[in-house]
Amino acid sequence: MCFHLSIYYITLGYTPILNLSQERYLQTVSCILIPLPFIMEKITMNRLLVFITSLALAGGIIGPRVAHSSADWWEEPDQSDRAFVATPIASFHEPWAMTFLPDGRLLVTEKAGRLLVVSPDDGKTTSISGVPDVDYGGQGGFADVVLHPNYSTNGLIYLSYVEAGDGDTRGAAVARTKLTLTPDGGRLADLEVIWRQNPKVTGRGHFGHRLVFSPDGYLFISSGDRQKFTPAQDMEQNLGKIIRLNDDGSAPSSNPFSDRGGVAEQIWTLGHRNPLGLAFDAEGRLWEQEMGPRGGDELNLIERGDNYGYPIVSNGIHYNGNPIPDHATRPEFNAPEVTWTPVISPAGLIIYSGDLFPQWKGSGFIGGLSSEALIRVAFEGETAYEAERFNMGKRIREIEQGPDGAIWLLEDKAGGRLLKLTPKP
Ligand SMILES: [Ca+2]
Ligand SMILES: [Ca+2]
Repeated sequence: MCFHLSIYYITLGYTPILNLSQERYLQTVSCILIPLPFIMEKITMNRLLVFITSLALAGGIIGPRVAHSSADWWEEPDQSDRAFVATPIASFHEPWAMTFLPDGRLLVTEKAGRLLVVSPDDGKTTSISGVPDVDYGGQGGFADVVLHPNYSTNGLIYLSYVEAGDGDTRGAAVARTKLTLTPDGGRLADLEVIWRQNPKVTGRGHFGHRLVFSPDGYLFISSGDRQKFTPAQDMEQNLGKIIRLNDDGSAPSSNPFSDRGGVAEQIWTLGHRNPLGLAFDAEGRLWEQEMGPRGGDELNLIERGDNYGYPIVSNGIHYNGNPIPDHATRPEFNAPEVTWTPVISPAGLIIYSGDLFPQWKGSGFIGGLSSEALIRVAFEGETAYEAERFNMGKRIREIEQGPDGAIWLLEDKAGGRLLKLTPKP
């Protein structure tokens, strides 16, 4: 255990090799960790120390390695050539998601299990009690928060988070609960789990678990493949899928596979890897972004009943270097509208509809983790392309449009800031 922790702390202090995101880097590190029990039996403690030291030295050779959150050298990226100014409003410990309340305040989640109410003017933050226990670690923990379409009258919100299972397993869960706001924060009551990843599996990656309500009132959930590859094509598992549910968690009879029963009746689309962004555009079309493996990040137009191909096709390759056929080789799978190699590590998606940045109305905005960027995507009919990329100098985890049309970002990791983007005066 001590040895695991040593490696963990050594590796966490270093930025990813070859521009992989830290999540991807940790996947690579897990390849080193898996054979550890074997190594422990075979070599002496002295050799272990040599091994640890070599890893540390190897990290030193790889390049800049100071964690962003504690760096003194870090400077704000130059904003002089931009249409916006970014104003920091508050900071958090590993923020993951946010959504606006009708009163203009924000709900913000922190991955370790906190739900906060934040004033957009002064960043004043209060806490909400009653958050369910979350299985925190790796890519998992407390994740998304969205309001029921009739929140103003019913007070219902939806939360996604990682739930522990038997043994060493875990999976994403989605709960519906009633939020009561109070002068010193708020509380949750009548919490009911309405959906679960099935089956729960080992590991702490690719939960997905982004939430969005459609204009016609259905709850969509992005469910990642849990780094197990084949579940994305398995209709007896709801991993690697986009899920569509009624607001109470039941499966609508209008779903494409509703006649198959089991979890298949929840499935809207299949063949997804690690989907971390869902957003509807002004025409009611659903867009989704997902992390490809090594290369091949995707922005997809989600169409009822379609198969998006993973792991049979991808424009990236496997982490072990094994090739994966490109989408072009299998036209029966729905191919991405935009694909990125090198990767951007997309996490957070909006389709902008505000008036504050009129030149961007109808554009998509993606928060990039490994790319440390805000990426603007322009649409032309059903095709799309990257139109602009703004270096933010930090991993961008989440993005929202505020009531007045400002664009709000959450940085990732410890000290992640809430930024408000407004037009340059
Ligand atoms: Ca959000
Ligand atoms: Ca695909």
